[in-house]
Amino acid sequence: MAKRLIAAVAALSFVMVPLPASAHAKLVRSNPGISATVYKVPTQLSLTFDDDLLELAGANAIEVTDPKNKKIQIGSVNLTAATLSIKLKASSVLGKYKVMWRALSGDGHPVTGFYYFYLAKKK
Ligand SMILES: [Cu+2]
Repeated sequence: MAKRLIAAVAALSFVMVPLPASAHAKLVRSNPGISATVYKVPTQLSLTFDDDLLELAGANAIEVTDPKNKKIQIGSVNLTAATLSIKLKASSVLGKYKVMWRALSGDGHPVTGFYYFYLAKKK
């Protein structure tokens, strides 16, 4: 009994050993950029990773909220190789927009992140 428990714990700790971080897809480019100031909310937002992502229903997602916390993305995310994109509604609310994303790495690991961009009035 105890022997079986030890074997189970050993097997579990083996599974939980983290793989090298380099194996996960990393966000390398985005439009709008991280902390960027824009004067018009683009019709489409895109995120490019350092490696191709996997296509799996619901695994890749982008949510964009305006300064009033209202979602402005339209439909679901589009995946092309290492780039995720999503259409955005027109928005003129000035201030901080939050971009939250979830992506499925080519190695099968989900990665998530968020960043902000800012809509300002052109002087
Ligand atoms: Cu990984």
